[in-house]
Amino acid sequence: MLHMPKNIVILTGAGISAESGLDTFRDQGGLWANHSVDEVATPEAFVKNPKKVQKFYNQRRQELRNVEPNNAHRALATLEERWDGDFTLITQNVDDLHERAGSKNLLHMHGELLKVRCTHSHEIISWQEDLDAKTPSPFHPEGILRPHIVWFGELPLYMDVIFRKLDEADIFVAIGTSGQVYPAGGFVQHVYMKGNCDRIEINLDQSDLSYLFNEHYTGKATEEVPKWVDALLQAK
Ligand code: BV8
Repeated sequence: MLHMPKNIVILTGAGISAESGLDTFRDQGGLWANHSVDEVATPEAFVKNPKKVQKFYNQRRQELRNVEPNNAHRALATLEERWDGDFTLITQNVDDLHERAGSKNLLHMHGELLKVRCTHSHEIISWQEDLDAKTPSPFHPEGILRPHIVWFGELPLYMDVIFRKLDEADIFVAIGTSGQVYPAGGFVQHVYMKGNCDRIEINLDQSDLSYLFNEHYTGKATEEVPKWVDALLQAK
């Protein structure tokens, strides 16, 4: 039987960056323990109190200067390099650790901390500095710059290509995500319903969606992800 390379789709969440020192959202002492989503992560919050919203993202953007990718990020970059089938990495994370570890085919469905967007023209540019409440946009006199982040109530990015990849997936892996945010939380259900897809969860604990996966690696991402990648490449 000819070796038919399998198509892999990987979804990562904040848990893959936890051991690099970036807070997750819903763990003890996580971002949502110290900030209210409604005050810093919705379009309404940005209209109501742009200074507070910009401060929340300025802090997280500056934090990226002090953290490095970890062995879980690096293992996924190795897998992408060596895999002979289709490989898609979807991340809910807005940090740049996957890129810095060498990942190439990467879809930031919730945006990126190191990019900003003109509120008028929607043009996107790379950006490392802080934003003020109303930093003027270079693209349009009436526009200001906002974080290129998908807030609650906004449509995530790349959804068409994501669902095309999910439809063709032979292996779906969710790493370090609580599965509490949609539509990302619905991806495992989608591949479960389509059938013919191995569903693997790599997480420190159980998640809301653990029952939908047929394989679990429970432990720290920096230990479990390299183990899983090695085993997969051996079996190839
Ligand atoms: C949408 C950017 C519709 C911000 C994020 C009212 C109106 C509209 C929509 C809704 C609504 N009410 C509810 C919804 C749906 C809403 C939603 O899902 N709400 C939830 C809370 C119920 N979704 C949306 O609003 C989405 N948009 O639905 O649009 C629409 C349709 C048509 C047209 C227009 C609009 C948009 C969702 C995106 C929101 N933005 N991020 C920012 O980053 O500041 S979401 C945010 O949550 C982050 O992106 C984060 O990545 C994501 C998911 O969290 P996780 O990554 O899973 O992190 P979490 O802390 O939860 O879990 C960490 C996990 O890691 C745990 O399982 C833990 O065990 C594990 N872990 C920890 N350490 C380790 C580890 N694992 C391994 N090793 C370790 N060391």
